[in-house]
Amino acid sequence: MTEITAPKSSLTSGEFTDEIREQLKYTQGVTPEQATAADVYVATAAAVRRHLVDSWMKTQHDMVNGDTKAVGYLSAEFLMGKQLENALLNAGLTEQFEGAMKELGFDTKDVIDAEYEPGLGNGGLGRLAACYIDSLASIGVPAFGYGIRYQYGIFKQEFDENGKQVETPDYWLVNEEPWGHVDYNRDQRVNFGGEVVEENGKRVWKPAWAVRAVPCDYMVPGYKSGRVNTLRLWTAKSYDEFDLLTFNKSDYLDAVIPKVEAENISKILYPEDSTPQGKKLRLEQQYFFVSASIHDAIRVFYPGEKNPDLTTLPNKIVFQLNDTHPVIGIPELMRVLIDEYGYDWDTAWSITNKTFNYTCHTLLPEALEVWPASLIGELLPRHLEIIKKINEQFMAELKAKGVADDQIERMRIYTDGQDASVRMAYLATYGGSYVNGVAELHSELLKDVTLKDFSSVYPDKFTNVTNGVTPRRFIKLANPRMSDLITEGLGTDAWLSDLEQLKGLIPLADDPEFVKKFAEVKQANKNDFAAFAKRKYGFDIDPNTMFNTMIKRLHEYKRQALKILAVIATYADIKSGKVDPDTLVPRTVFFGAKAAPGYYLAKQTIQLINNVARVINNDPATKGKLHVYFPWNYNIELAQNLIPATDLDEQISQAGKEASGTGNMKFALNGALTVGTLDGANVEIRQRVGAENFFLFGMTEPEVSAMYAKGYDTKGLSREYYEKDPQLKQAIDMVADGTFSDGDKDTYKDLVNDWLNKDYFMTLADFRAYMDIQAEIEETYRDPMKWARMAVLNVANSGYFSSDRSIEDYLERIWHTGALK
Ligand code: BZD
Repeated sequence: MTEITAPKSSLTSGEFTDEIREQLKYTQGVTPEQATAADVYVATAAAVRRHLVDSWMKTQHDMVNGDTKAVGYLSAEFLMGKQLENALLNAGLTEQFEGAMKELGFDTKDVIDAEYEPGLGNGGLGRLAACYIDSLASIGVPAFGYGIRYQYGIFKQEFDENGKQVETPDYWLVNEEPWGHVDYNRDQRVNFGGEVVEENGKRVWKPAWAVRAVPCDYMVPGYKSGRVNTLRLWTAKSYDEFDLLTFNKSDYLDAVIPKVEAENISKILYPEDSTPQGKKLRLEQQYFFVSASIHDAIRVFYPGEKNPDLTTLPNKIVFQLNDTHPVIGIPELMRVLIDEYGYDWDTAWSITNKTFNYTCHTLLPEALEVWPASLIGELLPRHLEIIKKINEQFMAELKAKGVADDQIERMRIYTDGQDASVRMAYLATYGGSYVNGVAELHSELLKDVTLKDFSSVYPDKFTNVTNGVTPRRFIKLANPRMSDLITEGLGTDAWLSDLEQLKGLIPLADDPEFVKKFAEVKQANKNDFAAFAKRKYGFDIDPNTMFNTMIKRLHEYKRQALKILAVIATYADIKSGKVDPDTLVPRTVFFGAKAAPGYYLAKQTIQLINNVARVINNDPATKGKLHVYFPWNYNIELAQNLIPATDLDEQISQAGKEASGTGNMKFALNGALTVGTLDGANVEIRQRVGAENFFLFGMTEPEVSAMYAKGYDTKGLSREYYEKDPQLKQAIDMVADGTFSDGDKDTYKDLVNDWLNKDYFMTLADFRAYMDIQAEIEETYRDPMKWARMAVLNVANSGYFSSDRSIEDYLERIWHTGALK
């Protein structure tokens, strides 16, 4: 065996330069003189990987040979963002890189910019997975991220001349992708279809087709931990034998069809972030990556063993199910244990139960996946049998516990009858050890509403882990000026791996010198963003205005509509002379949001925002006072640029709908103040930063529930708010009368109709409270030192929202493991 060496601790810039030169020569085949920034990017990435290999191997060796249980984070999405800068930071190579670029005559920015951002996720859930694997490695916990290497990530968003969203494919693999290592020798076979037959008293699955799952490995270096974990993303390939079979029977072109179909499985990320469509391909994707991952884990932890003792599996790895997408893993592990390794049902169940846990990321009932049993039966007949048996066992268990019949009926995992279906959230809750929500309020509502029947029978399964974000990417890399100021203020940079140390900034909030410097950092970030936006989007932004930002997926419950109605209302007041524009705090409002391609009202909202921006930005009456910009194709890069430049962050979802939010944490940690409702993690942010440093408005969750009980959405109660509030009425009338559609009254009629007749998310009911809080916001902003002091206190008190802390909570409450020794 090769000697496993400790990670090389020091590499000079000269050595790193030589390494890059070598890569340029032997992998790129260019001289440094011929090289472009893109060549240097690829060569640098290869050099970083090379530098990490020893630590990566050592981490794997220690994981397999030690007795520290590993974490397998099963997620259909990992929204990683660009890798180079982050890998350099975590590997401790930032300075060497800067030195090397100087020596080679390249601008570091050009080289970093040459990377194409991988968009293998929709939003919060995918980005959370990326933050968690960063934290796992940084804490030194052995872990695998398991997912899919989609060929097409989340679509690229453009706007047409009418302001409508246009989706174009995101072929992120156009150029060389230097981070992933495709490992054809660690492939897995994933079967589909066919039937189950009885053979020698056993149920035997005879699949009809199979795809080859080929892993592509990404190194995940921890920050200063010397540990490097693995993100293993699977690609679907076809098996040649299938092609040949068809080829012999028919002709060549027909023979290619199965190959194309097999490879379709990892072709594209579904761009829906909340409404599962029950599509066959989606279930294929889910089973594909989960089956490959489970087999891979057994291969890794029982190397070369023909008859491994899998009763020890729960001591080797614990699988975290990131939402319901990987829940088919539960019947899959049962099948593997029983059919492939010959365990009896009860032993298999005990292993499975101990191995899985489930994180729920939503409260919207329509977001919980329910699969038609017929579809599962068609693709995975053996799994359907197992699911039915799990359901039977479950119902018997409930009966034995004395649970009432009607409750048992409600709790069915498998619903009988004509439209029989399988409820994945219920399967996950019963099949695993723990269920967690992603913020305190969310976990409470999960227990008390969404999964109430389950928590009444299994109260000990339920726990909370409030989300977090990685301070490495979202503070250090995104906001280097503020990071330097924090380090100066605290006299150490140890806060980057122990974010609670930010508390040391609290006394500095009363040091005018420090607060002034903090305000200067924000201003410099705003200037930078204005330049970035000019370069990238052609916007002319005045950095001496308040930067007010709302960036997140476009969804009705998040209420971008509330924000744009407020903008329209202010605009209307200026136009009608009701408000003297000189009395307003000059403001630039930013939106960033993608809408699911089939989500009609969300797409109308995008169109409206774009047209409000067009009208307002071209109206001399509001010049210098109110502007709206909607940079298209919101992604991690835009987030990293805009968050540090933001003064005021919008977290205005209807209370009880946003499970947690993680943007809210990034903003608070970058010294933006929040205007928000008591929803998701806003509640905890406000608790920590102090009510006096947070702009709260709007109905609470119980008030929202009471409104539904009154029939708000079913009896058209929103219209009363419209009739009673002239400012609201005027704003909606302007949308309806064609002010933002060149006089056309039809453009937004469905949106307007919805507001006036349904308004499920109670935008109109919260409008007045939202307008009122703006007055307070403006008054505060007029006192720059006061605002900056509040911002400092937001930063100082938000250390809790580090994903390192979230991971510590998972370790303690759910995974019961820790760092490698
Ligand atoms: O997960 C989000 C929630 O809406 C946020 O409140 C929360 O902060 C984050 C992280 O916990 N949920 C998603 O992002 N969900 C999806 O992206 C998604 C994707 C595919 C299918 C269903 C949901």
